[in-house]
Amino acid sequence: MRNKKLLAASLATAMTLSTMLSGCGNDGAQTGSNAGGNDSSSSESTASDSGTASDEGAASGGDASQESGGNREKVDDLMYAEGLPIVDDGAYSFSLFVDSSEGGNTLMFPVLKEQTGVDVEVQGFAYEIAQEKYSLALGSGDYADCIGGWILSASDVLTYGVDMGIFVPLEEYFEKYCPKITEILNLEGVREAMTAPDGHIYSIPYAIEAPLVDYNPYINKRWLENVNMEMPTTTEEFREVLRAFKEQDANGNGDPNDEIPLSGSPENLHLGYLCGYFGCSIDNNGFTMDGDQLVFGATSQQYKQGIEYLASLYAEGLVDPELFTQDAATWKARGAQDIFGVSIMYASSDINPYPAGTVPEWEAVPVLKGDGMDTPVWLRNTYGTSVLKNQVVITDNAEHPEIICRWWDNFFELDNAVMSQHGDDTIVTKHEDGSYSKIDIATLSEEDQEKYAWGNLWPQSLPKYVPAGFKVKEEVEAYQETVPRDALYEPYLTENIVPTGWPDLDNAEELSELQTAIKDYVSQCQAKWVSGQSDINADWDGYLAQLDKLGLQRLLELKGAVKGE
Ligand SMILES: [Ca+2]
Repeated sequence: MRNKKLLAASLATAMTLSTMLSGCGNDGAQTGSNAGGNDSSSSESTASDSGTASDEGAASGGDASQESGGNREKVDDLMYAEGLPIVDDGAYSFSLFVDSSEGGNTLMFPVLKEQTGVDVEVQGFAYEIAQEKYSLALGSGDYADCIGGWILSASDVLTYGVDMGIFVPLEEYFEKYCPKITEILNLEGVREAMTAPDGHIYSIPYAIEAPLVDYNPYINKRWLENVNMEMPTTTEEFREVLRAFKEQDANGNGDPNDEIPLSGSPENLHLGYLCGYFGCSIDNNGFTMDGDQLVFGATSQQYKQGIEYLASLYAEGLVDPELFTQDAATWKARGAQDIFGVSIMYASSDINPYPAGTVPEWEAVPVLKGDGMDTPVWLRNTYGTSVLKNQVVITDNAEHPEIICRWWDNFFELDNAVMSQHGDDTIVTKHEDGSYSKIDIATLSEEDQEKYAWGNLWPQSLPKYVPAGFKVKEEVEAYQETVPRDALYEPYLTENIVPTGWPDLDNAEELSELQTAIKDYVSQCQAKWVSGQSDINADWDGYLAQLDKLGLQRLLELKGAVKGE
């Protein structure tokens, strides 16, 4: 996905991004264990201004680099208090454990090594494996210096940070050495969200503009045209469309039997959202919002109706038989074969990347009206910005947390953020007026296109920082499919998001255990019912009783929630 033509004019006066990065040479040591690809573009570059702005006198610390201004005093005879590099080449290294398995997304690490002098040993694993290894490691004491990704939860921060001291408080390092992180913490609402109930900050902040909706069904419009039907607006019209997809040669390849009408991204199925067609749109934990009241919706009649509806689609053969069994890579590969008519996903580019200047074949399915429902609902994901407060922690195994903090602080510099998000200086150009533009990625080889695709230079699960409203100019604007989708969904969104605050310190562990047990049971039953292994009507009373047994009442009490009926 991405750009179009033209390289020209501006390039002559432009400074390529590489010159902004402090001497990003081509010998960037591959430290990542799963580092894919390594030519972090050679550069002939010279003077860098990527040091921090402060200037308490001239360089004085021993062999301080001449590239950077600012205070070049060394702390502990090791770390420069300001500017780059952070340490003399290779004088410090740390391990970074992260759930990340996408190829090529460690391309930023050699660049950061060049800038900072710090070696990072990346330990990247697919989410499920990472989760298992992470728990084992914390139990055994043999954990990395820095841990990041979706595997971390707020209650982990309370347990391993506040209670056990394995995750270390970082706010003093931020205050002393990290101007960029301080800038992020000073954005509205960020510091409050990041601060644990004991008053410390245990993680690297991650604040980012985020869409109002995260996962929803997208429909292939070419298929819709091929079967000569309109965009559905009700659940029964939707069923008719899925039937047409199944019965006809909707993808037009001559084979009327290779169509799978409805599929979904396995790690993010979010079937509970779709129950909003009948009035109750729930998250993966079973919760939803009614005004500002948190409601456990997985016990409600509307939820039950939604699952019955999905089960009826499944029973007609309209749903992917691998819905609950395939992994993400399989789903992606199958999606690329043009066999899905509708899929629940973050964006259609997840399975069908589209070039800049083109509009994807996919469009968001509207929030459908279930039987007798005039006002279906959809659970709101954000108010526009997300603050992720448990994305990266530093452990007590780290000898110098302050260096790791500075390493993150440097990563949040705009040049790095741009590069991590839009590709390296092969395709991004920084101009003298401080603006950035992007050249045509379509002119690159297919391999390079894949390599420089959006977000591919940095693990998706790790924080980055792009100031609000910042834009990289593109010669041909890439179509943003989430924008019309958000507009389409907005009238139906719950007023509020499910609260993301810290759990109560005294009950964090109990809460986490209850939540996990109940979440697992709800999703297990959901899969069983939708796939027809078991009948929801026959099971329903037993299901409610089992939820009570698992401690639902206590969970509601701890969360200040009420039960949906
Ligand atoms: Ca076909």
